[in-house]
Amino acid sequence: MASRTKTGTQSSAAVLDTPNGERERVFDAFRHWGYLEADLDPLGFLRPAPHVDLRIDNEFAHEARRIYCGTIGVEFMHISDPARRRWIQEHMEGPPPAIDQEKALDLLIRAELFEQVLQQRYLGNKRFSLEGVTALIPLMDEILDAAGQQGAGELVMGMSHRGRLNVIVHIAKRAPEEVFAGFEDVDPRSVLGSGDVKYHMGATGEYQTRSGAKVHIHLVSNPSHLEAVDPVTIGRTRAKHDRTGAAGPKKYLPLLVHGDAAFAGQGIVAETLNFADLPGYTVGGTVHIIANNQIGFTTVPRESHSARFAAQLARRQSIPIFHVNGEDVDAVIRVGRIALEYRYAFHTDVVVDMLGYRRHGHSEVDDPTITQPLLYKAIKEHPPLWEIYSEDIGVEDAATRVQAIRAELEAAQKNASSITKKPTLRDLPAYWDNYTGGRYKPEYEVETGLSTQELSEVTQPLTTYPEDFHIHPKVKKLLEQRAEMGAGKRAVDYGMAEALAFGSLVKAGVPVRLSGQDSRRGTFNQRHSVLVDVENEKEYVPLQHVSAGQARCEIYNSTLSEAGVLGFEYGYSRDYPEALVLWEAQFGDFANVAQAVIDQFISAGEDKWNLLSGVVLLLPHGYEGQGPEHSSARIERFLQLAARDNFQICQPSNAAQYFHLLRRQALRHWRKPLIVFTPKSMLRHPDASSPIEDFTHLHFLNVLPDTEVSNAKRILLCTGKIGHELREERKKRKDNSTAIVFLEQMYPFPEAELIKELERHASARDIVWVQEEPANKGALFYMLPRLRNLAGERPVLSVKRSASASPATGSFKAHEMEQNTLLTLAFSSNAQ
Ligand SMILES: Cc1ncc(C[n+]2csc(CCOP(=O)(O)OP(=O)(O)O)c2C)c(N)n1
Ligand SMILES: [Mg+2]
Repeated sequence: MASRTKTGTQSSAAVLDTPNGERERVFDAFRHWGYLEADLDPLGFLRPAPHVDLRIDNEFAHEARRIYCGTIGVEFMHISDPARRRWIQEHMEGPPPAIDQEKALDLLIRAELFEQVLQQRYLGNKRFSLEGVTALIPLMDEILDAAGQQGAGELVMGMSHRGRLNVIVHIAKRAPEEVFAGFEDVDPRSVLGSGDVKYHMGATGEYQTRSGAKVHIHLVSNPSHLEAVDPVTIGRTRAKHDRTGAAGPKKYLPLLVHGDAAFAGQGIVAETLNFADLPGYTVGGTVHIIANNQIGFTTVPRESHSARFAAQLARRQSIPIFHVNGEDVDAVIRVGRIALEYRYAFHTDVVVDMLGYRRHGHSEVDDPTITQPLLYKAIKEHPPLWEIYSEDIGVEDAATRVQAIRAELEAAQKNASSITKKPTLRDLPAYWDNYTGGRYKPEYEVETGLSTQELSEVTQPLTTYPEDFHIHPKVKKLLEQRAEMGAGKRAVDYGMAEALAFGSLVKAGVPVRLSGQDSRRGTFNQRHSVLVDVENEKEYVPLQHVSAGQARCEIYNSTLSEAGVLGFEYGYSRDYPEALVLWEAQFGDFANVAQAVIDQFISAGEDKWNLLSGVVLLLPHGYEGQGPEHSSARIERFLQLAARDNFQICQPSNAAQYFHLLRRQALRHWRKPLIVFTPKSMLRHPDASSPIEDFTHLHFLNVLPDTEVSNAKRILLCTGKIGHELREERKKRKDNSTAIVFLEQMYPFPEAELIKELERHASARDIVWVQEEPANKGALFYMLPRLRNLAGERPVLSVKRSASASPATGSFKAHEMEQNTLLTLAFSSNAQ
């Protein structure tokens, strides 16, 4: 050992002593720090930041400076794998590739003139011009061409407003007429209250590589919320991979185009980068492009990020960052190819940070000279890129080409004004053919129960493991109990109910994917979907051994993220309608970290884009004295978002109901997001466990009737855990005149079922909505008008905690006092 170390030291010293060693030393300094002195800003406002290690003046330094401080600056020496560093080194230090300059010039002219025609014809409309970072088009063109050579069949791409329309025409190759038509007036009645602005709508198209190969382009619909589309795009790509198998990462390439301010500022970018290499989330590398116009609305980089470059967020990862001057078009194209080939060589993310400027205001109706007068004076005097490039490459008839292309685009614009129906720019994949959205119809129902025989067949593989597996004694006991549950010898709890739902679904060919923080075991120690061998930590997943030919079952512990992970799972559900896709919050309280994903995609996606999802949110909810952040999943927020049957909001109050609900979600062909408030203390509570017979019932019940009490004097209506406490209280009071009815589905509102329950207890005088949540939270505001509508003459009262800014008290004692008061009030005539 010792001698080997010594030899190693000697040999490296020997290398350094040779001229070659000196060359390496100088080059290494530039490989490390060259990007700081690179010439990256077309307008020259971003000055080089001299680095002390680069104060070298010899022939090696001149050569290294030319490579590493020119118009490409690459950060890659933080990459831990020497093979990857060497790869980049070779590509940077080798000869530049031949570039199809004619094609690049043509794209640049087209891209700029497209913006100009929009500007002239639709003055006062927002389009978010690409001018200033126009090289995005030849950059993406090169990436696609290179991707086609690598065998890519589809580009799955997320981007925000900047240059989006341009990309739809020049990359997705939609006819310009179709985009122009979006600016023409259409019949507004067709989109009242729904639809979206033109620079958010998704688009699909076909790109053709130089060798004639076709790459399908899928531009994902996105909200204004910058970067929210990132994890959605990655989730969609992953679903496409999973449908395809091992060839997926080669076939489907994800690409994200970011703004500089958004990339640096939005945490969801960090969340998305962070799961890039994790088994549950990887897509074999995403190409990130920052269309870096060095401004965000009116905010300049020195106000926008603490690092020199917006891109440096990505330094956390062992991936390269290529900064490139957006006015050296050949360099941009070269970087595009290197980045793409790197992604295919090493299957990691890669970042291209293309620096330019923004020719106009943030949108075209905004005047940037108010906030950046000097910058915009310089921009005004700066020629368009096609002009610079045509001079660089010695094209003399550029003006003639410009005229021809302008005529072409103007003709397209004229055609567009005669298009009366707004074209859709998007084709849906065939796997959506069997699924439907829109309003609920009873005909969508399917039977969700299983026979006792079927239940026992699923139980067997779920409660057994290989002979040589060293099981944890606690898990062993749990599986023994589950075996008894499945055999009808013990009431079934939630953990087993869920396992039976998942197991029966995968057996029937429905894939199941669940991710969330600590979801493999379960936050409340309830799931145990992955068994861990106590001697060697090998894993065994019973749900993957249910039957031969079963569908995949994947359960992942997620990163500690809500927005990123929920965005991913929503995206996954968008491209896997056949699968049951679930995201679980650690506690429902944390779901609001993902509020933008809930609001912009899950709630509004169908309304805005006519795009469906069956994603399931499991949100642990319930007032159990655990304080303000471990009590409430904010039922009120979801109910407020509910309209036009956009999603389903449920709280199953027992294990069998949970089982039926999950199976209903997967087996119906009505694809709607499902919000489930899930239990915590009730997970193993006998009151919420179910006899095996309840799993043989036909359906999930939207309303659980009270059949114990006949002709009650008072009806308590509630949802979730409080109902069990009310039952307990009723028993204590030996009360036989109060009915307790559980609303298992709050939205769509189960009106017919509720009417039936109110009629069952027709002589009940009082109808009381009882909830644990404070008066300004929970379902109260939603229930009261609806219940009053059904109750007719009968008064509808309510019992709830006092209105409160915080969801719950931090004191367990105070919680207990409050809870007792609720129960007492529910049975007294003091309810209001
Ligand atoms: C999450 C979010 N916050 C704020 C905004 C408002 N907004 C729209 S564009 C913009 C500036 C974006 O700058 P940058 O990311 O650099 O993109 P650029 O417009 O320069 O291409 C802001 C703040 C938004 N759309 N989304
Ligand atoms: Mg910007």
